[in-house]
Amino acid sequence: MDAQDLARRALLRQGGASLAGLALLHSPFLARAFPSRPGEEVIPWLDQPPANPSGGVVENLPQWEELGSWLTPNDKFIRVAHYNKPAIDENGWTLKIDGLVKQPMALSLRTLKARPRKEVIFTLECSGNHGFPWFTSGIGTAKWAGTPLAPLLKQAGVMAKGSEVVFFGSDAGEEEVRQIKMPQHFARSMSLADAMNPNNLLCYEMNGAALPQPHGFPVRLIVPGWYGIANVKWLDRIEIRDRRFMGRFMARDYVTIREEQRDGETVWTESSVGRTLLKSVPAKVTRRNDEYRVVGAAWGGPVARVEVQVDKGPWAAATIDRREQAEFAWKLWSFDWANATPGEHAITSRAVDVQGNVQPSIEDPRIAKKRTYWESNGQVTRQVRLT
Ligand SMILES: Nc1nc2c(c(=O)[nH]1)N[C@H]1C(S)=C(S)[C@@H](COP(=O)(O)O)O[C@H]1N2
Ligand SMILES: [Mo]
Repeated sequence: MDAQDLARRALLRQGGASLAGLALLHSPFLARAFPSRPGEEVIPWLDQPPANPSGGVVENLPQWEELGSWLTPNDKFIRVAHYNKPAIDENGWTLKIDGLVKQPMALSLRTLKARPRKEVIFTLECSGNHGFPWFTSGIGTAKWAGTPLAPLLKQAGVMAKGSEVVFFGSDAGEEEVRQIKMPQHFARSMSLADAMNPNNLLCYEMNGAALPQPHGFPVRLIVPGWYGIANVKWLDRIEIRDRRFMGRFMARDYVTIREEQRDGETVWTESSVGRTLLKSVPAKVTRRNDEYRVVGAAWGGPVARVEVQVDKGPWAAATIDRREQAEFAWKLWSFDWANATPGEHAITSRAVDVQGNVQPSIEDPRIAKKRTYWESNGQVTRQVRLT
């Protein structure tokens, strides 16, 4: 029995998983041998990103050095919101399902909670992560709970010509196209086939607590395996349509622009941000006595292994923590850095998936010829100085 089991048992004795109890599970006092070791010291990166002020689109951005647990506590979870950040009263709230359905619906929170419950541990990464100098840690992992979306769409009876499912948040802003100004709700869409994936949840719980307001209270969409943008918060309407939805967050923003080589010709492509890509990062370097260790995370594919490179040396295998794993969650890994010498060093990691695909280097044309910062899964190099 380890520290976490002990904590769980203590919790049961206290009578349930209270919020305070959950906080206890993540307290440094009970931190597990990995990723934190007792008595260790974290050596801060030299290339520290500038601070991210609150009040903007991105708030509560963590620092990689703070990675201390497999699940990210709610109060440490990154928040991204493009419009206003509505505080919704659950009593007046309903989730509407309309458009090309035989049975339009308006569901209360109670009705949704009375339906079958499902949990998924999912690592949510903003697709803009690693796009700006300050934006390299836009990611977190939580246990999300809610009710599966697919049976509700079935119950609503999607008509034969329905092909696109649009998810609307209740947050809104003004958009302008060709000098036409229009109020718009935040919205993202998926094909009906993607929306019917049994993993998709109408989520009302995050790490055992009611979905917090900044993360979309009372209900958000959780789409395991997709970048953050697909996980619509403050969800209040789902509409089935018979044609592509071309709102800002599908067709104008969150569009990846690349140059691709085809038969010796350069072709420029534009595509909507989609599924998470294979990626890893070195999160922190720690020291205990004279032992140095690099700890990191890897996600976005079925990750088979992770390798670490110090300076221009050979790639060497990291050890993946196999104790806590889930299909859609990041894997934490560590690398014992033998014979570390004083001075400045560059640390790079790369993930390899079960098919043998390797996370691309930043010189790889898939990264170097990508002109927007979305979906940047290139290898990350961090700088550290040892004394
Ligand atoms: N309604 C709504 N949902 C949204 C957004 C938003 O601005 N409005 N931002 C998206 C983006 S870009 C990301 S990265 C994730 C972030 O989820 P989080 O704030 O819970 O971390 O929410 C997505 N869902
Ligand atoms: Mo995002």
